[in-house]
Amino acid sequence: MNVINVDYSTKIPNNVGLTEDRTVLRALESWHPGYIDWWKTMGPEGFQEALVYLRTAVSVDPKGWAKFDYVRMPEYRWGILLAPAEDGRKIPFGRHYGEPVWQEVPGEYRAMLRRLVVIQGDTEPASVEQQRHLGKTAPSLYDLRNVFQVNVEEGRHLWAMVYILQKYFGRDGREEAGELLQRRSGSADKPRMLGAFNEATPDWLSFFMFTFFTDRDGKMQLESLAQSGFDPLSRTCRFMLTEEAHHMFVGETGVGRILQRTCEAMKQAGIEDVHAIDKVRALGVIDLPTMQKKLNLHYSLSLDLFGSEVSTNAANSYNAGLKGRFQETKIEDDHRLESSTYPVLKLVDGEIKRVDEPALTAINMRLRDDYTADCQRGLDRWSKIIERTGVDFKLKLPHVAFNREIGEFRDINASPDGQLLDDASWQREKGKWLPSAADGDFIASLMKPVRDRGQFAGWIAPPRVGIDNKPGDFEYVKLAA
Ligand code: BYC
Repeated sequence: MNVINVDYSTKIPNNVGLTEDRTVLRALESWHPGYIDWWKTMGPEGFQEALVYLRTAVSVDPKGWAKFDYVRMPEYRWGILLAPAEDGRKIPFGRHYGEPVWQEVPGEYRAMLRRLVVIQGDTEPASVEQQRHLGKTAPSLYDLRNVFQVNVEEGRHLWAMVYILQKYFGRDGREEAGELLQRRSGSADKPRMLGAFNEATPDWLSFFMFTFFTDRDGKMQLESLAQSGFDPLSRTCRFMLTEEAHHMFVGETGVGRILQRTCEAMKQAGIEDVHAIDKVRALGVIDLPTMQKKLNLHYSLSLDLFGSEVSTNAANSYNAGLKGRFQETKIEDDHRLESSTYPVLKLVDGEIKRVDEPALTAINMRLRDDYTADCQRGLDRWSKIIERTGVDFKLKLPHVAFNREIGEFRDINASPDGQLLDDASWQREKGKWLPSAADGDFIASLMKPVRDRGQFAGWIAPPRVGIDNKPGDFEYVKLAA
């Protein structure tokens, strides 16, 4: 593979030859100050002067692409990085299957492509906004550094989409790039575009669940866009996926460390009954039923991000060759989906049933199924952590009809087992399945910052290894005096 090193001599680091591309360089340079303003006002609150041990991408070689150093976040070198072009790449699906990939936007698909890029771009700053207050209550310097790493990389992912908009979409693209800095997560007048990105991330458990479940939607969506016949989008998404892996690691290990700590504390105190919530909470750890409720919430919110199970939008972008399936090139079929079907869960005569739908319109459902399987593998790893401590409890993904706002099940109520419920029963029971205000208050009561090197809050176990193999007492963040 041709490894391209990143040019850091320019104001905007890049491996796309920006110095020779004066128009795009000028557009990006005039967008830059607005971005920095946004970062300073909407990025991590109270830590803009801190020195953070961050990785910065220096090449797009999967084996050695990052270097670690102390950086003040507003001085982070956000840049434009595309994975290397693949010689002779062909469009891997849709009606243009087998044709050479596009290096320019095909006119007939311009609006569709722009919408996909804008939606992807919108989620990136949204997550930074959602997480901006977390620094104040970080359970350790290690975790503090991790949230900041996630944040600067989401910032870079915004750059990635803004580059596509400004290079390939002219004036419209510049306007969209400006709008991306105007919308705000949770705002009443200018909210972010997708539901889960307007929800609060009130505490560190929510952050870990978000990076496990919602960043995993990010992975699935980026994987599908990485298949795109529009090659610059494919290349940018391929590199974003390299960064995304760390975000999911932060989520999975974060939840895993909480589970570990809770189970150890229960064992030490001789508590066998996982439902003895008050007794467990009195130990200063988060009880397992509350962990399950948080999981139910974040999984169901993230399922909504896949859109409707049956979607003509999804069929159109597949047909057009813009957004493919997860691991499209590894699937053995015609890659056109002209006559095949896919089983979709639907509400039929008041019952949830599997119905065969044309595979083309069921693209969202298929991606969501791939997502569920990926989530389940993570849950199995969490369950092993619990099992190893000897505590008898298994975490479960709720049914896909549970707590939905988008798609087939948005107008019904279902329990985590998939039983349909009337409104009154749902209102009565939902506190058993979703975090209540009291659960939130308890979790909030644990959120006290720990800032001494090598120390961790009592509700979370230390990680097994440090970032960049650093020792346990490494000063991941040097707080400003
Ligand atoms: N909230 O045919 P439909 C990430 C709208 S996360 C609000 O059902 P479609 C990250 C939809 O826009 C990945 N609205 O669905 C993670 C449409 O509206 P219009 C982000 C929604 O279009 C963590 C209408 O409903 N990337 O990267 O097939 C941290 C009917 O749409 C929602 C992408 O999502 C919702 N949840 O699929 C940081 C990839 N769902 O146009 C980052 C790009 C649907 O009729 N986006 N609607 O007004 C897409 O591929 C698709 O647009 C969607 C929706 C999968 C989002």
